[in-house]
Amino acid sequence: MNEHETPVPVTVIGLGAMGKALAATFLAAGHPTTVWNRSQSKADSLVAGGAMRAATIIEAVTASPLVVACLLDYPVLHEILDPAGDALAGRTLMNLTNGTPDQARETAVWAAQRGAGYLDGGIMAVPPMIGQPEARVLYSGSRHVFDQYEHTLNRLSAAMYVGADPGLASLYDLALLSAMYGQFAGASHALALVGTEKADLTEFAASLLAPWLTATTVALPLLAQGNGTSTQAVEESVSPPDMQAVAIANIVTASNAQNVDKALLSHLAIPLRDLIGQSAHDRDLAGMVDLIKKPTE
Ligand code: FVH
Repeated sequence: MNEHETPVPVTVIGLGAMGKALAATFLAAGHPTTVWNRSQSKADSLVAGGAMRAATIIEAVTASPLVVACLLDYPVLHEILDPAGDALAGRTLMNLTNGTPDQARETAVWAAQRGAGYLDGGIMAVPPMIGQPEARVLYSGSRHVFDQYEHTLNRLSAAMYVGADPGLASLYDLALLSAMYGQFAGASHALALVGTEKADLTEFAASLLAPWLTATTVALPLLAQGNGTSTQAVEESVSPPDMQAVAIANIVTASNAQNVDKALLSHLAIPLRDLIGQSAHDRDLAGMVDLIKKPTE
């Protein structure tokens, strides 16, 4: 079937907030869409819109050449798909369930043993963004499978292939999420601190916090450059770790004084302290990237 001419039939397994958005987007783009979910009522609105409800997981898997799974986690994925594994033969499993790189690699092997193609995906979007240009989904695994279904995958988002190792999409996904959670942690601490005084938090967030976070992204290329270059001389730092350590200590002291829990930020003091006195101590926060990597055995 030429996926550019005839919309490929798709099965979506898992109709939580994200799975529903995926299925609705395929449906709106004209793909014959079969859906399955543990709690069947979550399929009702999709079925009313033209989706086919699979009564069993085997029926769901055999309905389409492309089977998209979007479930809570990998144990749930296997609980659901293991009994239907043989039905996957000759089909492609596109797994958009959040997990670790090792879980993705193991599931790629599991799929191959059942004669199925496999792509692992990391969704960098929230459900309302699916089908919109700003959504992005990262894929890894078989390049051939990605090329075969790229047009269909682009229905959901800008599809981005990141490599043949099935664990890469998950690694990138978790890395990007770790950056997001770090940013949320810092922003939460900032709002809690300012919120201890009579301040307009909405105004603070809009006029100071958001522009500040945007402005600080200029440092990201510097962090990336420092990564892996610890033996090289790097230009003189404009924000040396000694200075940063004082700022973190002051944040901790002020937080204690304002009755704000320091847990979200105080952990930064340890690697910063370790950074001071290292031979690469003039390399700014970039040194932290190397510092937290544990040596491989
Ligand atoms: N929602 C989001 O913002 C994020 C955006 C980035 C990607 N994530 C990942 O997408 C996966 C699914 O997330 P979700 O938002 O759809 O999650 P829920 O709404 O909680 O739906 C969970 C689905 O998993 C089913 N499920 C859970 N436990 C079981 C079980 N023991 N047996 C069978 N199915 C199970 C659940 O079914 P039900 O509760 O409706 O019957 C939903 O279909 C996830 O990996 C995110 O990290 C979303």
